Amino acid sequence: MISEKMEKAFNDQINKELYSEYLYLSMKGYFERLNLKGFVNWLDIQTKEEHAHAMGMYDYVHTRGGKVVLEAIDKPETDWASPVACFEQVLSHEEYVTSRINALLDVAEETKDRAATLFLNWYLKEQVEEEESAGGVLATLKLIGDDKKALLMFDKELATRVFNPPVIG
Ligand code: OFO
Repeated sequence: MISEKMEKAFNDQINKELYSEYLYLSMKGYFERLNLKGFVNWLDIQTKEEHAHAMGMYDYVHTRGGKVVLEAIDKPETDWASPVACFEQVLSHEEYVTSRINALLDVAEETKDRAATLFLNWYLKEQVEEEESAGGVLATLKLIGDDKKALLMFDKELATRVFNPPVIG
C-alpha cells in the first residue's frame, strides 16, 4: 500500500513528466519550423521517453493500490531565440526534474517506503543520462556558433538517434 504523501508526490511528478512531454513536443515544432529534421527526431524521441516516464509512475501508483489524479498540464513556450536558447532550457529543465526526483526520494525515505526508493532509483539514474545527453547537444551547439554548415552536419547526426523504449524499474 502506498501512503497518501507518497501518492501525492507521485501524482505531482506524473504531471511534471507529462509537462516535459508537452514542452519537448513544443520544441519539436520550433525545429520543424526551422526545417532541422535531426533536432526534430531528437525531440520526438525525447517526448516518447517523457511519456514512458509518466506512464511508469502511473502504473507504479496503481500497482501499489493508489489512485492517479491527473491535473491540468501547463502551457509550454512556443518560440525560442535560437537553438542554443532552446537547449539551454532543455538542460535547465532536466536539472529541475532531477531535483524533483530527489524530492520524491526524500518523501520515500521519510515515509520508510523502500519499494518506492527502489523504483525511484531507476529515475535517478535516468536523470544522469538525461542531463548528459541535453548538456552534450548544448555544448556542441555552442561550439558551432554561427557556422551554418556545421549546424546542418550536426542536424544529420541527431537524425540517427533511435528510440529505445525505456525499461523502467
Ligand atoms: Fe523524465 O526525464 Fe526528462 O524530464
